[in-house]
Amino acid sequence: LADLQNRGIMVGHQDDPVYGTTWKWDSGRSDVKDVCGDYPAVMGFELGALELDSTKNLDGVPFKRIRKEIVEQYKRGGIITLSWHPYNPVTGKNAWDPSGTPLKEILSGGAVHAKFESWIGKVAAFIKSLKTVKGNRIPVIFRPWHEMTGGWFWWGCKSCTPEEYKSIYRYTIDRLHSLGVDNAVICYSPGADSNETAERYMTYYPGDKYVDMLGVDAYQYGSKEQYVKDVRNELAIMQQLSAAHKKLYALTETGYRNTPDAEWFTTGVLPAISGFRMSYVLFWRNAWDQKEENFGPAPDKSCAGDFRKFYADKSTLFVKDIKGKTHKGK
Ligand code: BMA
Repeated sequence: LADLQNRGIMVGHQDDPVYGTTWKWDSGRSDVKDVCGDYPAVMGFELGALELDSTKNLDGVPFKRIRKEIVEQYKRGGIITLSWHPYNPVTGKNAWDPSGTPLKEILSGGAVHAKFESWIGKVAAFIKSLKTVKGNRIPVIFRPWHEMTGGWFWWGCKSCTPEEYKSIYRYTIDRLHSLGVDNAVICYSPGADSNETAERYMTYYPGDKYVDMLGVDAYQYGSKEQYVKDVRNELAIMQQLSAAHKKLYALTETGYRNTPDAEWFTTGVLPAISGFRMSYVLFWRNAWDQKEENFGPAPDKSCAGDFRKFYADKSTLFVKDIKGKTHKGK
């Protein structure tokens, strides 16, 4: 990953090979590939509901399928990242239930702690189960407890103190390691803020020992100018911090809901990321189940032509650009 940062910025897409704007569950298909002829360099997959022993994640994607696609992406020479929106362990509602003080309850021991511990065990088992045909573990970028600077998740700023957050983060990583996970690159990933500073960015940082990559989730909500300005500010801060802390950095989630700007990729995203020696930029999912959850390119979206220009730009890397640079196919 460190070497790849010198070659360009990898382009990623969440749930890329499992469903798209107009299709679901087809095999070998990808909205990104259907637009530009190549798979994204980075594919993101979601673990939410794994902790409940569900066979499908919270978006209806079978974990068996996710495992298969991770192996496929690895075989192509691509990179994999995992997000996790676990259910609230206290209320049993989903990740978007910030009620109460769940982290305090986990930390104070008892039944909630035991449940939480078992959940980390399930994630560990899943990550360890990602193997090549020869039985070697496939490396993945794991991005737990993301967007904690927002108040919408049960691990977010409304539901815990920074110290409680750091304790949970450290516990998670220590536990994964003690359970034998050795194939996870750990990414710390707050939500963006228009007034971002290095200090604010580091409020929940659990420490260098626990993190390999710095990330930020930044979407366009207002004007394109504001988006470009905000993302450049975030990346400049991460660039500095990554040098000081010897970490990688990435734009871990981005998008402009339904991409209403037909030239967004070259006039929004490119100006936002250009010049930064960073790992990747990942567009969030083109959901099959929610029309408004659509952030990547697709053949029938007006931004398709512009995405081909984005693809052709020498700074963006897709899977063919990194093949042979990541591993030797063990
Ligand atoms: C969110 C949304 C949700 C989804 C979740 C996990 O940002 O896209 O619809 O369930 O990610 O993929």
